[in-house]
Amino acid sequence: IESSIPAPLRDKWKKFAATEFSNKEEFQREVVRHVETTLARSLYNCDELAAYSGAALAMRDKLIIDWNKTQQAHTLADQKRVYYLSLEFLMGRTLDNALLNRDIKDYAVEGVSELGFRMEDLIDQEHDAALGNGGLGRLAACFLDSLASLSYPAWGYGLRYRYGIFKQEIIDGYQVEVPDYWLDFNPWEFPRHDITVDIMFYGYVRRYTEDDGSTVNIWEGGEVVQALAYDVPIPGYGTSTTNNLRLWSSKPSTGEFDFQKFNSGDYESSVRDQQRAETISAVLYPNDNIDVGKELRLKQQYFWVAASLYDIVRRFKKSHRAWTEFPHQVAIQLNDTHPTLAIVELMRILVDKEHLDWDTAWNIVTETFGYTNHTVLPEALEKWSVPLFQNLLPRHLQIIYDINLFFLQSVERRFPKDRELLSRVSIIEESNPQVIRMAYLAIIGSKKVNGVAELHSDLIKTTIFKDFVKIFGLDKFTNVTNGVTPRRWLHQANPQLSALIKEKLGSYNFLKDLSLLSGLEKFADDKDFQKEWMDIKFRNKQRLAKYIKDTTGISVNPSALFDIQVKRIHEYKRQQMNIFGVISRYLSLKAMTKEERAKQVQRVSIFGGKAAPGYWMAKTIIRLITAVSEVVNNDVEIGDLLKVVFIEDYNVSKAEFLCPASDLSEHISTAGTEASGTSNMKFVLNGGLIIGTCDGANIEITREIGEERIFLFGNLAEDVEDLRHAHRYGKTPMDPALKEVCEEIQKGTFGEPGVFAGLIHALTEGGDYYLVSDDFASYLSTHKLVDEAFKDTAAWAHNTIVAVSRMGFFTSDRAINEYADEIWNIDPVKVDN
Ligand code: Z15
Repeated sequence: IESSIPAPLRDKWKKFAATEFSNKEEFQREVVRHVETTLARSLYNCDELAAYSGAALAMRDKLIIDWNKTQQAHTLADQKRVYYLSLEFLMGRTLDNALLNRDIKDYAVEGVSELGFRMEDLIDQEHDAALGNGGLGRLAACFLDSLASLSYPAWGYGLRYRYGIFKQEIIDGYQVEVPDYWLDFNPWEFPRHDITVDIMFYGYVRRYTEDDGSTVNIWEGGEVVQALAYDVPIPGYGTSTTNNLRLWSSKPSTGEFDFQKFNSGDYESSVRDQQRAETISAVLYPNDNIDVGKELRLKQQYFWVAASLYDIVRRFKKSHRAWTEFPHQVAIQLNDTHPTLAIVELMRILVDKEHLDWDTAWNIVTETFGYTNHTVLPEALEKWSVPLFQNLLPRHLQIIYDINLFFLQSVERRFPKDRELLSRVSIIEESNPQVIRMAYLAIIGSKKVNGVAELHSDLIKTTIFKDFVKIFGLDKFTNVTNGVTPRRWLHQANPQLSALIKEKLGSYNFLKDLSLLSGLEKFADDKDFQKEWMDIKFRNKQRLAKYIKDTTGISVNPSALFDIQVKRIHEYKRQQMNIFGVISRYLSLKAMTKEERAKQVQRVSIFGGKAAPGYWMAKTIIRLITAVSEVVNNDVEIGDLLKVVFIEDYNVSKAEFLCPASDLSEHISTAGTEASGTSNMKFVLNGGLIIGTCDGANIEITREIGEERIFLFGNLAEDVEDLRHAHRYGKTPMDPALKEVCEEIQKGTFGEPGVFAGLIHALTEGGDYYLVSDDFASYLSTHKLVDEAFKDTAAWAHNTIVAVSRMGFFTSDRAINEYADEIWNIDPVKVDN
């Protein structure tokens, strides 16, 4: 308010207000202006990167005008907002997405073409914004797209890592990690030099008694780091709503530069202190579904949470409402336990700074937060060592102890004398050292807890969180099945398919209401339509074949069945089972006569995905894939019958051309381990079929599209425990086909067998925790069914069309509407054009 222009001058101001380009010529003018002024280049000196930059800057200007309008409309509407706290936002590229969401791609393509460039080439210049590991971070990005497209007043809060997920190179068959420095030129962010927050670490708690006898706790004496806001505009599709993603960057606090040290000549140590501050937001931790418990990670979490809450509270305070109104104005969603400290920090703000009494504060907090759980894997559940935590955040530890005390007292009252229960649900685990169970804190401090697919939400209620269901009742626990944005994952990734669907349905309305895809089903047997449909698939496969040739030198036949598994490499996702299956297929082909071979379906097995740098088994799996590809691809007897490809550096922009090019994709996690999966949805939406286990969202996909259109195999989640038990007692002989595969590896067919000993050991002495042997026979026989099905092109076309027509449920718009109605209680805000 203080910084606004006085009312009498506003007409003048509005007369000069920035305007958006809205046709080809205006767009071109902006591109050239940016190339010539912002970039100081000219028509004699404009390469593709400069042209991309000019186009991106022009687009950015357009977005920021809409962004301003949106923020003003949201302030005026004064409605409840949702804040999505996520340590990861795996955004990928922006230019193409922004052009399509704003529906100006057609004239932009023409515009740059008249200036001498091909839009695809410019789009290809952009660096992915890769501030995430995998599914969890990409889900956050899809949710931002849906929140804006549905006009919800929503903000994302995250960290502005200087280095995103590492780039993967494959050198001599091994993964090598290369730093991803992506900020050289990033036109999509706006530094807000006026929006900073000082964040403290370490220090001590001083307790004193006020005149009225009340006790006050002051956390002080720690080191201070400054959080600086960077804003990223998020354009919705078919609306001018442009929401904000605020990313915090760390830097030395302005008060912090130690002039004492500087003047006394200790310049170096003074610089070191500064660098330490910058370290906080320097790098994304590259682990997916695994908790490592490093102090710097806890620092990142607190830094980000404290800056975000300060910002949220500041915005709330502007409206001069009573504190009890807070949950009516603010919903905060915790994307996994990573931001759980927000619960504690809000308590600290309300009790220590705003002097609310504990119960009032706790009521506000527990009405404000929602917690999404994304995994049941024990190794992924966050636990912080108490001594480490105590040192870094001493006041927060006290607050956690108090939350725990009051919680356990209430449990004790309801379930007297159940000591076992108390120790099971305590936030503090009595291990050595003691650890804080962040998921328990998140549950206790939230109004709602949700899983991300039906099976997963059932599992958390009956296994890892069952005691909390007993304590809080079933209503606190709910399911919101994940979804993906059809704008990026259909319209942008597969423009030809999107255009064909539009032609049939009459409009692009399906991109806003994906259930309209059902209108395709009546064309499923239309021969002309099937042909157009399969031709698009073929062209997408040709494009991938060319990419494979250009990047790996491997020639693949685009008519072969493309079988793709791309996702983070993890034992539970079982890429090892896939490659064992490939070896088994190779051995069968080798054993065949020429005549038999000629009858086989040609296949290309495509893998991609990063292994966490410290995850040795995952790296060994990559090594086996590359070793098998060396042998198989160079076997002249095999030729086009089988090719094996590892795509280097799988990321969002690679997913965009891989998803449209698959005939079959693999989602083959051990039942009960993959919370949802989201690439399964992307592949089916692009006209591919799935081979998969009864796990995560595969189950709901099956229910929607019909079991005739999915290749399910393997044991069920309910049987996993018994099967593991049987392995531990040596009661499970290895599957014979798998045994053959192991023997072939041990013979040295794929190089020095010692390299793969860990993988074999996991199946034998290791007790086959992921049940590869138990599922192997069913996996192989199901692949045989795939081969048979693929031979019948008309039936295949029919099935993929029907499957797509029934995928409406898996849009992230549906997921976001469920969150909005069931968890956040928020309504859209209309933003005028
Ligand atoms: C992650 O990517 C997922 C869960 C996690 O706990 C972490 Cl730390 C990272 C994934 C799940 O593995 C996947 O099944 C799910 O679809 C995705 O989150 C989004 O919910």
